Amino acid sequence: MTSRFALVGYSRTSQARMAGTPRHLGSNHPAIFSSSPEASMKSAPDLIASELRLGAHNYEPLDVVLTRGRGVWVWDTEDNKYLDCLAAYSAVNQGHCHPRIMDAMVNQASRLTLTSRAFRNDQLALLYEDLAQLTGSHKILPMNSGAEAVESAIKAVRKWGYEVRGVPENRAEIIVASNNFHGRTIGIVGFSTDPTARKGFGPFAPGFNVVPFGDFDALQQAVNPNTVAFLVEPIQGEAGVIIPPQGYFRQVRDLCTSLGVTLILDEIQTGLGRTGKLLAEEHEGIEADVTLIGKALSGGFYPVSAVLSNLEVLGVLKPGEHGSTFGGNPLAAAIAREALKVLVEENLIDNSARLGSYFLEQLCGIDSPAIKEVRGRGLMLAIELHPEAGGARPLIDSLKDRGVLAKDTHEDTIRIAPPLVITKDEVDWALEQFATVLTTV
Ligand code: IF1
Repeated sequence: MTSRFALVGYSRTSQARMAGTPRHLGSNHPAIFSSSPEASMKSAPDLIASELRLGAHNYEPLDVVLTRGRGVWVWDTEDNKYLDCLAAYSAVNQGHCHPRIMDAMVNQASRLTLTSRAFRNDQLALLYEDLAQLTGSHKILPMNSGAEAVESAIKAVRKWGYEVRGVPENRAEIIVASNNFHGRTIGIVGFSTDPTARKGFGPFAPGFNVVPFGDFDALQQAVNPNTVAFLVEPIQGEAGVIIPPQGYFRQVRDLCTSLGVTLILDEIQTGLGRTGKLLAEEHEGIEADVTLIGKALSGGFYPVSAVLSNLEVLGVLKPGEHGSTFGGNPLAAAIAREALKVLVEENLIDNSARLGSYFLEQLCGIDSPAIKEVRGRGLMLAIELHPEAGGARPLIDSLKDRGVLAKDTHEDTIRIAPPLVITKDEVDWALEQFATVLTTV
C-alpha cells in the first residue's frame, strides 16, 4: 500500500514506513496515548533505541538520559547525579528549572500564551522597557531562536544599507569571521567556514565575505563601499572559546564608526553574564550597533531571542516586512523578564566573573601533559588538548563517569560552561574531577 504521504521517487529507509504503517498515529496507537505508567517508565536503553529508530541522526549525544534538573545539577533515569558543565550551551545560565522563572512561566501560561502580533499583549512592552533599561538599546526586535535573531539582523542591516547608506540594491555585503558559529539555517551556514555545516546544503546566498577572526588588518582590507556590517561573536564559542587579541574590538569599533559599517555582535552565547559581564562587549570597552541575544534570555524555559539596536537600523523595518508567529508572545516576554531579573538580582554576573577567574586559575594549575592551553573569560572556559592526547571525547566519557557533563568541540577541546549559579564548593568538586581525568590520560 502506498501511503498518501509517499513522495514519488522518495524512498524512506525506516522499517515502519516499509511496513506501510501510516505516518499519522491513529487512536489505536496505545503506546502514544496510553496513560499507563509504563509509557513514562521506559528504560534508558529503550528510550535511546526509540530515538535511534525514529529520530533524525543529526546529533551524537552522550548516552545519558536526563530526567530532572535543579541549579547546576541534573539526574538521569537511573538517578545518577551530574554537574552540568554545558548549561545547554549557555541557555541555562540561571540554573536548571529556576523556581522564579518557572513560577513566572506557569502564571503567564495560565493567563495568555500567544496572540500573534496581529493584536497587542500586556507583556511585550514591559520586556522592551526592561531590555532598553538593562542594555541601553533604543529599538528591539523580539524573535525566538538565536538563528532567527541573526537572520533578522541580516535583513535589517541590508535594508539599512540600501535606504540609509545608499548601497545599490542587492549589492549589500556583510563581513563575517572564519570559524564563526551563528546558527544552522541555510542563510547562516552559507557563510560558515565549517565544511560539516555546509556540505550538501548548497546553493547559498551571496553577499558575505570571510576574514580571519582577530585579524584587524584583514578586516580593514575587506571593507568596501558595499559593506553594510561586520557580524562577529565577541568570543568564538563553538570554535573553542577563542578570545581575540586585546584591543582588537576597540580597533574594529573605530573602523566601523569611521566607515559607516554596522557592528553586529552575536552575544547569543557570550551575553547575559556568561563571560562575567552582562554583555561580553563590556570587556572591550565598546558598544555594538546591533546586539543579538538569546539562549539564557529565557533561562532555558522557552526559545526567546532578540535583536537590540536603535531607530536608525531597526527603524527601516516597516509593517509586513518581517515577523514570526511566536515572536514577542506574552509567555516568552513574561519568562524573559523574570530570567533577566534573576540574572541581576541574584548577582549571577558577578558570580560568573569571580568563580570564572578562580576556575580558570585552578585549571591552569593542573599539571597534565595532555593540556595544550586553557582559555576562558568568566564562566566561558575551554581546555585544548594536544592532538596526541587522543581527542577530547574519551575524556568527556570519563568525566561523565565521574559525574560531570561537559562537551567536546573540534576534536581536541573540552568546553566548560556551567550555570552561573554555581558555588565555589561545586567548582572545587568539578575541578577535582577534571584534575583526575586530565592527569590519568
Ligand atoms: C546546536 C554549537 C554553541 C550560538 C551563537 C547563534 C546561535 C548559537 C553564538 C544560534 C547556537 C547552539 C546551537 C546548538 C549548540 C550550540 C552551539 F555547538 F552549535 F555551536 F553554543 F556553540 N549564535 N548555538 O552559539 O542559536 O538558533 O540555536 O537558538 O545546534 O546544537 P539557536
